[in-house]
Amino acid sequence: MSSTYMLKNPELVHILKQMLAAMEVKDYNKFRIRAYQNAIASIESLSTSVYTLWQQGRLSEIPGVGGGLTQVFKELFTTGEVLEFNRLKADLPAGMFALIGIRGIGSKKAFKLASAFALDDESTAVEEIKKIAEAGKIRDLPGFGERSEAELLAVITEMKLHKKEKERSLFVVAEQVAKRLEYYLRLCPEVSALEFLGSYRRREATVGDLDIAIVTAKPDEVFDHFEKYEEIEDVLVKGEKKMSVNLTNNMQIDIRTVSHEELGSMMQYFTGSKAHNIVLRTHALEQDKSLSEYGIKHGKSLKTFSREEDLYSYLGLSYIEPELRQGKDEVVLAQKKALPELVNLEDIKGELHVHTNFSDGANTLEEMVHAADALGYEYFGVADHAPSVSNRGLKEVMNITNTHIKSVEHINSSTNLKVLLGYEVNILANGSISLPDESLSKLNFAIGSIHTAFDQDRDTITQRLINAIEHPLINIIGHPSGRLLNERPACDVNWTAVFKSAIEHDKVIEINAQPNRLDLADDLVREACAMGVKIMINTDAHSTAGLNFMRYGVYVARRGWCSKEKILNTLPLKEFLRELNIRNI
Ligand code: DGT
Ligand code: CA
Ligand code: CA
Ligand code: ZN
Repeated sequence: MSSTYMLKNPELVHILKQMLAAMEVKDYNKFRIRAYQNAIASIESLSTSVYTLWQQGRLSEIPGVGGGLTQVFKELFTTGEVLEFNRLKADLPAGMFALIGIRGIGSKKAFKLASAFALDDESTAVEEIKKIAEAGKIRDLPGFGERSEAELLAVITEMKLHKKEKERSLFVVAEQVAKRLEYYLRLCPEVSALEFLGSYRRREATVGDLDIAIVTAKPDEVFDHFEKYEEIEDVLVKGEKKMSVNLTNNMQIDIRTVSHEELGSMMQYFTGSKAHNIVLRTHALEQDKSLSEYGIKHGKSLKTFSREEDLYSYLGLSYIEPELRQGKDEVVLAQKKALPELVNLEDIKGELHVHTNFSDGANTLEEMVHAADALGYEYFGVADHAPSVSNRGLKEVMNITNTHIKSVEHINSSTNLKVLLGYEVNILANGSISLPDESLSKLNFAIGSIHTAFDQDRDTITQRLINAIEHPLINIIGHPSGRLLNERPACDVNWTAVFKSAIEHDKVIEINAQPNRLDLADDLVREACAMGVKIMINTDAHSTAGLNFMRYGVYVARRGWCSKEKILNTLPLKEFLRELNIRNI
């Protein structure tokens, strides 16, 4: 086999961005430029490796990647470079590529700056341009001025503050910070409206910083109030309309003030994602409209929007839910009014994956059932870790199982909701299941999960999951990728093969709503759903309070483009039992 260059997606995006910049400086055809923009946006939000897709001949599955780009990828993966790009950049100053990373600096400005000051070293260009700005030498360049010089300096300084690489916060942590802060900010009488934007509003699994828009007539007073917030560690920026701080927990907060008339535009712009904004801006340009955080320019007039709905509608689009703003095909589908109506928490009628004090849970079966009843559920399955046959012997395990079944029967005689009994069983490293069929067959259902040997190679772990799917007594695959956010990466799995097998054997894939799992991840949920895989959301609760994690799972489903119909536990009891192949009923 000839050797190839296995570029990771971020490396690939880095190269594509440089090619894009070079093409922009050289005034390439706008369609070609757009093709690169679209490809970059879709690769940035892709969880599968482009290299792998290329190896499998599946590049065309990436939205926005057409024939020309396929050739470029082939050249990159086989030679490690692109001849055309080498030619293109030969007479460009290398420093320009570093400057493009600065907000407000597009390729042409970067080219002007790097040329004017002979910035030929990418690794020092930002540092250099900062010194040049400090020395007041940029204001005299044609197309620049005192104001843009000051802005450039501010942005670079802010960039440096960001550079202290921070861990992203779990959504649930960001949410707690957001709730406390919102309560405090609303104490200020000058705050007339407040909206959280950015990745938090898009309900991403993890959040970098919190972005807030505040409608007020008196930004000064709002900022003075904010500055007294007890969780602030230091103030990064306190400007006329923008204030950024770091909290003691190291999370950054960006607040922007806005008038009521411009709230819709601002919300749209700072909700992002960046990839979505790029696609939306391109769509607007096709109608000769140009989009900014202040509104939409059409000819000479600037149209402002107090509501986001009106902004999307002005562009001929149906409203796009924040969760869908991923820079994929949402704008195309919004144009055709073909976006899915997303599942809501209220649609959920029960779940099947919770633990009690039978294994590692904190509450009794009765307490868990009572809490589920209070949520208005129609059905509720407990799935404790199965008792171990190697520790106890099969006979004792069978006795335990029988007693367990009796206690569930007892509870069912005195409650409205249908209680189901299952076990969560381990998918062992060799793909076998930790509990013998004698026990499994007595239960209503079983969840197979991986709890060990997460770092097996791709083929092994894929086959391991498929073995579990093929097992006739397994109904659901629990937390399928094994990821723990900020702790353990997802297993390296051939998901397409796993999804195919799940469809073939009529098995269910779980969205695990534990805030540090959120597993299956949203982009894979979309892929699974599109193929027709059955999906359900479970909390994996280990206490009554844990049942409330359901909404985090719903967010994942929404980011996975799921309508209610795609999620099994929105079904009424009878259909649910049938679709899950629940036994012994
Ligand atoms: P995060 O904070 O890393 O979890 O992710 P976001 O999406 O909240 O990103 P953030 O806080 O940097 O910016 C919030 C939104 O503002 C972002 O989603 C889109 C918009 N935005 C910020 N900078 C740019 C930019 O340079 N270009 C474009 N098109 N949009 C931007
Ligand atoms: Ca943010
Ligand atoms: Ca931000
Ligand atoms: Zn588990």
